[in-house]
Amino acid sequence: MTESIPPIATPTHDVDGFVRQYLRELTYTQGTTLERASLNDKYLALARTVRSYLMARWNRTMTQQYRKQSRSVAYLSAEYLLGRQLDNALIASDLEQIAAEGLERLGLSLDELREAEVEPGLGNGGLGRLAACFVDSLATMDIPAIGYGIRYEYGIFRQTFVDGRQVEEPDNWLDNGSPWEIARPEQEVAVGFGGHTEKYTDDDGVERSRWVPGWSVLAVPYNYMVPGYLNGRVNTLRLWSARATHAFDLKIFNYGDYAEAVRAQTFAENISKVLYPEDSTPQGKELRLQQQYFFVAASLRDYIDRVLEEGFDLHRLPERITFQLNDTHPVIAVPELMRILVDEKGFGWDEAWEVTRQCFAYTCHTLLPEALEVWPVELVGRLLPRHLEIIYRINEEFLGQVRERSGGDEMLVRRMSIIAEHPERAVRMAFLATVGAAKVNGVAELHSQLLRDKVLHDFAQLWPEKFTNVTNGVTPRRFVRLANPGLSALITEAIGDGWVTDLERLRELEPLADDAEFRRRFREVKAANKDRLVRLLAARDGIEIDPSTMLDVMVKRLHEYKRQMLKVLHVVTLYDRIRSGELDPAQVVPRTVVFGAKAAPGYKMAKEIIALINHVGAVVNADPVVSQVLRVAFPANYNVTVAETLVPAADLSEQISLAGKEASGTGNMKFALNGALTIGTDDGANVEIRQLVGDEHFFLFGLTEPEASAIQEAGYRPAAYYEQNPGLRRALDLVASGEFSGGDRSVFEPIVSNLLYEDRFMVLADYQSYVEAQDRVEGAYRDEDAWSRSAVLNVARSGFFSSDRSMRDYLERIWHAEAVPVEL
Ligand code: 26W
Repeated sequence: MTESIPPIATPTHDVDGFVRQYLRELTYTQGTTLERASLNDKYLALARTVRSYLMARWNRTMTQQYRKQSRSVAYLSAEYLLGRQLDNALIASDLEQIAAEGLERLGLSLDELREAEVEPGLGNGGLGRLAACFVDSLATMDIPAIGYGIRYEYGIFRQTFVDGRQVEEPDNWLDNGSPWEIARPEQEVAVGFGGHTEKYTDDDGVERSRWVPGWSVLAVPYNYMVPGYLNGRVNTLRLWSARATHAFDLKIFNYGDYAEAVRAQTFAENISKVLYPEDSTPQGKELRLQQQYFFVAASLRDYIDRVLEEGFDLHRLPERITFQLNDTHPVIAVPELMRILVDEKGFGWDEAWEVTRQCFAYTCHTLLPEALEVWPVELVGRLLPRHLEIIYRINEEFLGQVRERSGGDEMLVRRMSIIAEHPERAVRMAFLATVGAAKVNGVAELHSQLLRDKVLHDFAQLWPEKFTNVTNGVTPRRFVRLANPGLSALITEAIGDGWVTDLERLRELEPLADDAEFRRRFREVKAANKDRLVRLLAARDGIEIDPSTMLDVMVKRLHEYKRQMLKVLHVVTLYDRIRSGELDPAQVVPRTVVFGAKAAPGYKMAKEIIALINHVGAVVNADPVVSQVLRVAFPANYNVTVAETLVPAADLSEQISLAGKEASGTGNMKFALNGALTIGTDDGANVEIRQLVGDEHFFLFGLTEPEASAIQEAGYRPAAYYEQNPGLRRALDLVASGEFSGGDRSVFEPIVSNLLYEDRFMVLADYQSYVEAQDRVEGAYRDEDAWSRSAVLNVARSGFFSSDRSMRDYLERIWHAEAVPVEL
């Protein structure tokens, strides 16, 4: 029977084939015609056309992955900040040219249609974007891997400004349809919550425990394609969506309470409704713990069922898989796997622990104590009673080991306990992760060192070999090849196109830094990128910027430790120096300072700083003299899509966190790879960037981590810097005077007094050093040729920061998996 059915071919890889498939999608899937189609119809048809080219590869990848049973990696992350999918799919399948021509033949424009895509913003910032870069690299490097996460119905909020203040709006990213996902409702799994635990004696007379959940939800998987770059592999990102269990509402429904049934359904479906927009202080909200357990339980069940279908022996699970924990958000997976093995599969505790410990690895992404997740015991016990018992037992056995090794050092035992006693009894998730994982890594050399020396010091003493570093990276496909087509073409012309998957080859550009013609063309590319940014900001935000000025860019989440405040004080200082006549505008290098930042909606100080930036910007931009040489632009709703235009246009990259606070940073890498020079502190991956590009091509300033710590220990008094530094005093006085708040001194008073009397992140201590570094930037920028030489060298020497290299490090140090090319 099936023999008579001809194989269904992928559309041919040419303009004819593309056009035919496009019209098929428009007509038969979208149900419209070229004449009637809306912009969204046309975009959806395009997305589905591109998808159809990848579909056979996706199926092939999955079939071969099951058949070969190779060692693989499951990345568990509560966030994936993917960015737009269409462009990436086009380059991965080598369809860019064909699509552009095909659409043109139909009277359509690829550039116009790609703008119709709303990016899936399923992440807050660095950690979510890193996960997206990692799954791209895994696919491109042919690693059998799967990403697991949550399909939030609302991603990171849309930011608007009203009177310069942030206002949040819901991100309805699914409203116009989502052509990049495929729902698999038949593969749904049930996830339990609440209820109680009971002890019972099994048929062999063994005492066991089991969990009787009080309620449950269904987790429905949605698969996303993760196409490798031109290698025929398409990996899977599996995001879970919550649905009410049918049994649950039907029971109530049958009692005749329809409204209650619907309410119960909404309650269950709330779990995957919205991404928590906090990236600094965990709110300890019940719904967030529900989200974490929801996606982790579904993912483990999904993976384990699959290997069990093969008849696989779970005792050997560590031979097959590493579950990589992206920060502590998925750490509840550790007790969950224990529960599955002990309660459901009949393992003894010790053998279950041996398997569990070897299956997990934990990546820490922060150094701020307040960002470390801690869940009240009361909450964990109510939501996951069996898991709490398991956590207690893990802790008991672990502390026994600590006692034994330390000769009963009870101070140490208390410090290392997974359960904190104050201010309330709570589970320290970072400790649970460290105990439950075979490997723990930081995300840059300095960060990993500080983890060992400070945050997890006791654990590093106990298990030195458990700790390692993997410096972050970014995908060169999205952040160079896609975002910067001009630079990509220039590089490819010079050294061939191998750099896209082997970024260290950018080294071959080094000699060209001394080639005047190459530098000229490099500047041409930068100028064209600036023009592109000018058009974007004009159309999107009604912001006018002058592309002939130096573009000084600070884009990242708004957080006090990142010190947007320091950048504002520099702007205020320039404004003040020009207004007072200290600086002759004719002598100033004209610059445009661009900010992009979202603040967590509950983070008051961060929102005040956003208002300050906007108000300072308004005054600076309206000043007839100052605005000749200094302008501030703060486009609202910074996201991955904006980054793709902004980063390639930048001249100067601001990476100015207080040393010892930024775990790594990844924006810093994107800018360097696109030929911006960095002004930065000795923090996170800045340290490694500076080592690689060379001191002469990097503007270093500020305290080092040991210096900052020493000052803090001796008692930091920010007001002393204010008193002793006239420039700083004038800048702060100006903010306090109401200059930027229509004369109202009360508006920014909280910011000023915080800086003077607390200044946790030492803005005032680093002010002078920062302003001097900015003066050096000016001097350097005046020498156009020397600047572009440095810029080219930044590109040539940043190949290390490819996320492909990060993957190689994880493979070697943690995962011990290998590439398995997909056979065509
Ligand atoms: C609400 C709890 C919470 C706390 C911290 C949610 C999310 C976080 C993240 C750890 C914040 C984050 O994105 N960290 C960043 O991770 C990047 C990738 O490793 C690093 O480059 C950044 O330095 C780090 O701040």
